[in-house]
Amino acid sequence: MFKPKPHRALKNQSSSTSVSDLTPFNATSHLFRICVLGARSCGKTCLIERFVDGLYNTETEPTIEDTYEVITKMGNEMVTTHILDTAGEELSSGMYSSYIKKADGFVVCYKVQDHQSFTVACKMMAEIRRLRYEDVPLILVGNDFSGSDNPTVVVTKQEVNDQCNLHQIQQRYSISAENHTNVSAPFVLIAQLLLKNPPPKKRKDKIPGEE
Ligand SMILES: Nc1nc2c(ncn2[C@@H]2O[C@H](COP(=O)(O)OP(=O)(O)O)[C@@H](O)[C@H]2O)c(=O)[nH]1
Ligand SMILES: [Mg+2]
Repeated sequence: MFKPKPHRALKNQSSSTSVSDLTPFNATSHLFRICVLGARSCGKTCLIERFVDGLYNTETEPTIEDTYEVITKMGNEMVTTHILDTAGEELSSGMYSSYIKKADGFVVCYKVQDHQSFTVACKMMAEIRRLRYEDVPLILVGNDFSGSDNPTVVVTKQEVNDQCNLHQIQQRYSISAENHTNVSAPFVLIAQLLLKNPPPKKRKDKIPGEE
């Protein structure tokens, strides 16, 4: 079971248990950076917070940029994951190519009741495949807001299949931040894929917010 513990947002908090406090003598440690992309208000922050601390917060402020840290033991491996939460602005903002170039894996999110958010997700997936090597982990998640006022699903399975094939998505998940459905799965899978096929060791840049 992949249980994220302990955690902290890297910003605005000064202390956490360090990896070395937790790492068994013979364990290998890894640092993976996962970027969460998608249109504004499709539930990116709710998904991340559900995963990181188990809470569902409907009072989220619009995100500018936040980084969360999760330390996990997977088998004999100690995995530190930095999850970058993004705003959901237009791809043309220029920040996105920087995010895309620096991350080791991607979760692209859309809201299944909002077709425009799916269109944005498709553009983001295309941009990831344009800028990055072909097998960088890329997971598509459809967040189901069916508990809210607008329950009609407007994104069809066929178009999801077509886009997943087009952009060589490793996996897709139906999720619900509200109902706590599949919130760990995308992050766990990316960590597993990166353990099997680690990212290059030397990175020139840091994600904004990292120390
Ligand atoms: N019904 C429902 N509403 C959600 C869910 N996830 C997010 N929301 C709502 O959508 C709002 C925006 O979510 P947020 O995570 O801030 O979107 P972001 O801009 O993509 O980070 C939240 O305040 C919630 O009210 C969900 O799984 N179900
Ligand atoms: Mg947000």
